[in-house]
Amino acid sequence: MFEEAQYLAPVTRRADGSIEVELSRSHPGFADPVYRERRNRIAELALRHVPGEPIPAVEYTPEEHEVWRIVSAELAVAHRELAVAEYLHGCERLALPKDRIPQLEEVSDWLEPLTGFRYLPAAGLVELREFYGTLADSLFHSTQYIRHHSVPLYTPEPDVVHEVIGHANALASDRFAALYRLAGEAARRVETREALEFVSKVFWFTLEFGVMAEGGELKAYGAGILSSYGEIREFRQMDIRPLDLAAMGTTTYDITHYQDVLFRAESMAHLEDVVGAFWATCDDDAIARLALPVS
Ligand code: TIH
Ligand code: FE2
Repeated sequence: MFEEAQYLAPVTRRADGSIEVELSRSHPGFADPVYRERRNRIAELALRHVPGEPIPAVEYTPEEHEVWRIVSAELAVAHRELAVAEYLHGCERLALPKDRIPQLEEVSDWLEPLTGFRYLPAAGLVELREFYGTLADSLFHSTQYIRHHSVPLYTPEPDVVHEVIGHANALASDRFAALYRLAGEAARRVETREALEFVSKVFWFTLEFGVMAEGGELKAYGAGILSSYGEIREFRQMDIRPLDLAAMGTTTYDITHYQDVLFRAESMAHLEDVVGAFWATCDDDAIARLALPVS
């Protein structure tokens, strides 16, 4: 699954036409049939989306809005202490609601005037090339279902909390939005599967799970850390390595646990100079050289 797709779950259609999104055993909702059916129905909406038309709205339940309220409140406190300034700047510009789950169409309408980004709904699996490639067009594929209420502090798959609190706040910053677009351009430019996976791993270790030195402290800017009030309290204890393209593009990871290996940028400008410049210019040959084992 990680080879073929972004880290979202495979989608299948049942005989009656309804759809089912695979759920991993490690997910807290695995043994909850009500949750699973709810997740499937929300995913189905995404498949009904017609490009160019508004994203179908989800009628979230009071319980789902309550999960958002709990996570938003916890994260707001954690972010003040542990998120990089550029991300906090995005939070201020976007001013997401804290009391209810916003619709992806609303998030798009708030983001577009800031950085040009809009959201697209994703049922589950989005092919790597499609997920990253569309970033070049300022489009971000997003799930709409929310994490299981029993474990609000961390979920092993992207959900609307991660996509919106983690990513949209970053996409509201001009500097981060530019980096997302460059990743998209790189994904479109490279031809081989290996090169595409290298580009996606650099994305994983930066825009998903990157950390940065700021004011003599270690802060987070990766959306996956910034959407989990469990993981955000632990990242400083992890194995923190210097920003290195070859290492990021070849290190393996498991998405279902807190990330134990993280890469540190020394500043926003350092991230742009190393990773932004890489995405802006990389091709298959350059990546093949970087991916060579060091002898
Ligand atoms: N673990 C994140 C969270 O709890 O918000 C969600 C994910 C991001 C990337 C992979 S899983
Ligand atoms: Fe993500």
